[in-house]
Amino acid sequence: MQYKTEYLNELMTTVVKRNPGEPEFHQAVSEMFESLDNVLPRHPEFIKSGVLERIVEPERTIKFRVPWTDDKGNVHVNRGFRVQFNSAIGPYKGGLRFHPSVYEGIMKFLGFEQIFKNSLTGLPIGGAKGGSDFDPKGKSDNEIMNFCQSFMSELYRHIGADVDVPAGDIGVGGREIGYLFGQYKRLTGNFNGVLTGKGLSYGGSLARTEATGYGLCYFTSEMLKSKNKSFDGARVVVSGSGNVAIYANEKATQLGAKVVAMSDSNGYIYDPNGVDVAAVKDIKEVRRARIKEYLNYRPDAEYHEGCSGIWAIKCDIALPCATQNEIDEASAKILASNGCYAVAEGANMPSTPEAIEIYRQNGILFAPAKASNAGGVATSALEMSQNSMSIRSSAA
Ligand code: NDP
Ligand code: 2IT
Repeated sequence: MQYKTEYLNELMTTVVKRNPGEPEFHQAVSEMFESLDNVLPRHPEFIKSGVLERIVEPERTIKFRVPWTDDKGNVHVNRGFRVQFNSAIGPYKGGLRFHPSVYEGIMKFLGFEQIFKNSLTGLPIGGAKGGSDFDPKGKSDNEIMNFCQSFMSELYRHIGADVDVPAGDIGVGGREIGYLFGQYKRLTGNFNGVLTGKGLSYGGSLARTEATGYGLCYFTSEMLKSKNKSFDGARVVVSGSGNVAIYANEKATQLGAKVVAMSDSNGYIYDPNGVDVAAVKDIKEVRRARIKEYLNYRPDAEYHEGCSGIWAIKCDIALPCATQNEIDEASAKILASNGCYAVAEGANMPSTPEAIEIYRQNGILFAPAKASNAGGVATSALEMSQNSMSIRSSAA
């Protein structure tokens, strides 16, 4: 990427040099610089005071060892991270991701994007992200608990209700937040709003579970309205089948759309009658099984191995809700040639820069993640306020 503003070209070169081997972080910074290319010439004071040099450098990065024991007594050692990126407008805030692909570059791209997303909510929350290369798949509840307790045994000294408030992300949902909160409480003796996404009985906020997916659809509805379109009668493809994807499906369906496909990291299902969200909840939330099992609920549906094929299914609206860079240039071209007129991001950075260029060239409405998936963290900020005031969700 070449920017018109020479200062941005030089700074981007420095960012790449200072953060070697972290392409996702380079990508997130580069996208931000692109959006500033026309702004900086009008604001030389930003350059003079080094605002960008400061914002691309995390305030603090914590890396730690997470030893844990599996059910057979074998010892495993994972890596834990918390990137406290920016606290200019409030305590650090952002999710924890447990996935084998996690390394510092992924944590930094997510933490960097979180600064701007959180700021955009208008709420007083800084930006952070954390997690581990731990793979929760196939682990028993006991193993997940052992891991979460070990993870928190290090993290607890770096976080706090007014310092840094983690939440969920890939591989971290209500179960994990419960184990993490319990360990925090044991170690510090404090019952406070140090984590969000908690259960309703111990300080959680109503609808935090639904907030990201529902928020995505509310945002998309407003975007569609600007072109006299709506979800009503639209064919929708939702990638992923986790927290964000399930509630995006649920809300899009309530708004009159037909969601015809969903996926996980192994493959995707196609159900021309509309994906039954209750079945997906049973498979993913209750049984923690694979999306392939949807065929046991709806034998007429199809299952295909591999993730990217989902974008070849004809749709009006695409809601990528799985992971970063899941729509590349080739997939974006297929979406465009099939007549897709809107892409709204539930996942963080799911579209590559080349894919975004294809959306632009084809006049596809595009809702970037920093705006369209902010419903989750905004509800987390509500949970923080409720916890500070010691009020329960039903009273809010
Ligand atoms: P979940 O763990 O609940 O679900 C993730 C889903 O994406 C699963 O279906 C998973 O499949 C799939 N997936 C994960 N990694 C990959 C991969 N490398 N390739 C293909 N599929 C993959 O996570 P969430 O729903 O919470 O998060 C989904 C996205 O939304 C992430 O980008 C996250 O950062 C973003 N997000 C989440 C928010 C939240 O509140 N939870 C808020 C804002 C954004 P499998 O089960 O096979 O791993
Ligand atoms: O990417 C995100 O915004 C999240 N994973 C949610 C963060 C939060 O603090 O609720």
